[in-house]
Formats: sequence, C-alpha cells, structure tokens
Amino acid sequence: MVSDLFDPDRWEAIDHDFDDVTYHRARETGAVRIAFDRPAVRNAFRPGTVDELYRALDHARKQTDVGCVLLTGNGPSPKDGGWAFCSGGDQSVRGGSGYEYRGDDEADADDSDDVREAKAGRLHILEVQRLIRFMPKPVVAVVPGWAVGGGHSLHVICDMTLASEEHAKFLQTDPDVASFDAGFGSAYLARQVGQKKAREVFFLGKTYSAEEAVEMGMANEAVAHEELEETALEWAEAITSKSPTAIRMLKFGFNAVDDGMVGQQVFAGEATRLGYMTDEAQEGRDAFLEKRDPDFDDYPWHY
Ligand code: S0N
Repeated sequence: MVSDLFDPDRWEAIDHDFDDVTYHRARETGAVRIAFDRPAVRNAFRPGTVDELYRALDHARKQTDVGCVLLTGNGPSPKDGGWAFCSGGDQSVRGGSGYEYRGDDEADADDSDDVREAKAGRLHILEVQRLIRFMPKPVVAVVPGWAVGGGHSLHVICDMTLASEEHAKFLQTDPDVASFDAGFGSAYLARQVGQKKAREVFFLGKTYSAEEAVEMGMANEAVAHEELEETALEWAEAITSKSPTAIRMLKFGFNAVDDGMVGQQVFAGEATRLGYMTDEAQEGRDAFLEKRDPDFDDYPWHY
C-alpha cells in the first residue's frame, strides 16, 4: 500500500525490490518520497527495513537531479486506522545481543535474511542516521502519526520536520524497552530543544503533540493532516528551486559545529571540491603534470 495522503498523480514509482519501504520520485520536482510501509506495526523497522531504507536513501543521494528527500510513513494501519511515521526498532526481532528473533518455535527456526541479519546484532539504523546527516541535500521528516523510539531519533536527525496537526505524536520509549540512542537521538535533540527538555523527553517518556513539538523546536510546522503531503511537496519545491551548492554548504555548515573533526572534514571536502573548480587549482595541477613551477601570480590574495 502507499498512503491515504499520497497523491498518485504527483509521483511515479522508482523501480526497486523493496518489501518494507516505498520509493517514489515527484513528477514535477527534484524530490523523492521514501516511506516506511509497515503500518500494521506503526511502521516499526526490522533489519530488512533498515537495509531497504539505506538503499533508497543512498540512491537518492546519488541522483544529481534530486535535491530533497521526503521521509515519511505510509498509513493508516489496516488494523485500526492508526497513523505512524515510525515506531522504532521492531521489538519482536530484538534480542539479547542486539537483534535476534524471539518469536515462537516455528518462527525461531526461520533462517531468512532478516533473521540471520538480526542475529548478527547490527544496529545499522545508525548507518541510516549518518547517511541522512551527511548526504548533501535536505531530508525532511514528514510525520503523519507516531514518531517513537528509533523513529523519534530519525525525525530528530532529519534536516526539518513537518507534522500532522491531528495525528502526529512524539514519544521516546527507549528507556522503557532498555535501548538507548545516546548519540544524535538524544544529544542532537538537546541542541534542538535544550538540555532540560531533552532529558525530560527521555527520562519521563511523555507523549508530545505536533503543536508541542513545534513549540519545543524539534518540529518546524504542524499542518492539517490532509494537507501534510501537499505541504511537504511545497517545501521540496522551495528547496529544489534554490542553489544546490548553497544548500549543500549550508547543511554541512549547520552540521559542522556539532560534528567535530568529521564535520570539519565534510565541510572541508566541499570547500576542496569548489577549490578544484578554479583556474588557480588547475594551474597547480597543470604545473605538476607539465613538470614546471606553478605560476600563481594571476591569483590575488583576497581580503
Ligand atoms: C508506537 C506506540 C506508542 C503506538 O501505540 P498505539 O497507537 O496504542 O498502538 P499499539 O496497539 O501499541 O500498536 C499497534 C500494533 O503495532 C505493534 N507495534 C508498535 N510498535 C512496535 C514496535 N516498535 N515493534 C513491534 N511492534 C510494534 C504493536 O505491537 C501492535 O501490534 P498488534 O496489533 O499485533 O498488537 C506503541 O505501539 C509503542 O509504544 N510501540 C513500541 C515503541 C518502542 O518501544 N520502540 C522501540 C524503541 N527502541 C528502538 O527503536 C531501538 C532504538 C535503536 O535501534 C537504536 C539503538 C542504538 C542507537 C540508536 C537507536 C535509535 O534509536 O535509532
């Protein structure tokens, strides 16, 4: 399924073999829509979901005509009509040393890719977090319902968050289920909402409405549920109409202050890319190749 909020006229499917996420490209904008597609379990992610999400995001990262990723959750649930962005790690496949199958005997004998990968205990949702953080284009969390646990962390790491006024709910259950995102999910949240509030989110485990999330500074805007995806597309149109280089440098500039030497490395890499495009850099390269001294006299010491 896709989503009741999804307008099929605005999107075309991108070819893939995913089971747990859907992946579409906007017909009129350089934007893609990646959506969790497990609404019956509030879009919880199992290991295979995370792999698919990573592959879709990485595909989007590499498209030079795509400037914005909308990350959302399909819905409503066929069981009860509930909406979710993502409810975090699927607790039915999480076990002692990370993730392992903990179902009934018959299911435990399962040797599917999902279960084997789960048993390896990979927390590869962190690889997804890093991909969102370091991809040179904005990722917008479009939150139609619950954003919980690892799903909450995902919205936190996205560049912006747009929430359904009626159905979006923000909740951290990590300490309830004895898991903890002591990385971006908490520390970067504290950057957004302040230390006291971030500690409240994790230590008290209260549920926050879309309006409260906006007030706290962890969501940008709350809009009427039926306008959610239309507004998301408007944001994508605004973003993709701007200078790709400016947006990329700004995203990495915003990141750099919190990302230490890695942030500096990423920002510096982009500066080097820009430097390589100058005649001055080409003179340096050409001089080496032509076995002569470089002549930088034409290039001023800008002030
Ligand atoms: C989402 C909640 C609040 C929704 O409540 P509601 O609306 O009352 O619905 P339910 O009846 O509870 O749920 C409907 C059906 O969906 C199933 N379900 C919901 N969430 C999950 C889930 N996460 N895993 C498996 N199934 C889920 C329900 O069981 C129910 O199924 P049926 O109909 O068959 O009964 C509520 O459901 C809730 O609280 N869910 C659990 C939220 C949770 O605790 N998530 C896990 C938190 N931890 C993580 O995400 C792991 C984090 C992680 O991997 C990590 C590790 C290291 C560093 C970083 C991270 C990171 O955070 O990214």
